[in-house]
Amino acid sequence: MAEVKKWVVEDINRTAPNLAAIKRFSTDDCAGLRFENFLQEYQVDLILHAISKIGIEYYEGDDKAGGVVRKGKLGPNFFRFKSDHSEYFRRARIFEKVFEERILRLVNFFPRVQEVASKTFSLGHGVAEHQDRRMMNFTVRVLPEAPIHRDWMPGENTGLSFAPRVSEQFAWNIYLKTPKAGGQTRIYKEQDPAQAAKGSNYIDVAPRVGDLIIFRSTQAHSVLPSDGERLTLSGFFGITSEKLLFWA
Ligand SMILES: O=C(O)CCC(=O)C(=O)O
Repeated sequence: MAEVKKWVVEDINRTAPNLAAIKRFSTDDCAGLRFENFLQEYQVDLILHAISKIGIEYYEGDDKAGGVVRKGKLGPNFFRFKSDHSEYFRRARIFEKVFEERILRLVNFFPRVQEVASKTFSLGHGVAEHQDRRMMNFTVRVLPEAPIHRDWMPGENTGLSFAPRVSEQFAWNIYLKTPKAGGQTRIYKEQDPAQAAKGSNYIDVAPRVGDLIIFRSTQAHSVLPSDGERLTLSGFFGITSEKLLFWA
């Protein structure tokens, strides 16, 4: 009889990490991992202060479910500029420097996200490149809600040279500001968003300041409506035969 996947998001505690749960996630046997207090309160405060000084850009963007939503971002994400690669890379060079000097110099969290992912999958890591140009490593995002969708870059016809090498894709999010209510990330057991919408098993993860959540972005997922601001550090990574590749 086939094993039934345990559809839970496992909590991973920094001092005593649940290695069995990490192993289960790496072999696609649970919905996600939540690294509790990945950032400490003072680190979140430092990052929030830096972000408030840089200023969030708001725009109307595609919600991957046929709608348009108001999004807040700092740093380009590829999906927004999928039809204008040069604008994406132009902005990437600007924000790479801004992030390095104004956020990572204070709290160098990104290499830690890469290390956690590397340990989980026993693979090295790097930032993805397209024609010798580095992709953005992460973005800062205000996302009050998101309809059911999935993120699978190799299927999006992007023309990115590394895309065909990606065999699995993951989303990672660190919560910096959480709403008074709502804003849970709902991860469905189903991959197809239309099937998920008809009714499928799911798990809700309530956002908590400082936590890092990692899940397979190819599972249908959504963000439930938030009452209040919901701000994250976010990105994707993919598995290739040599290493994990990160991009946003
Ligand atoms: O912000 C989140 O919790 C998840 C957002 C999302 O849809 C994603 O990362 O693909």
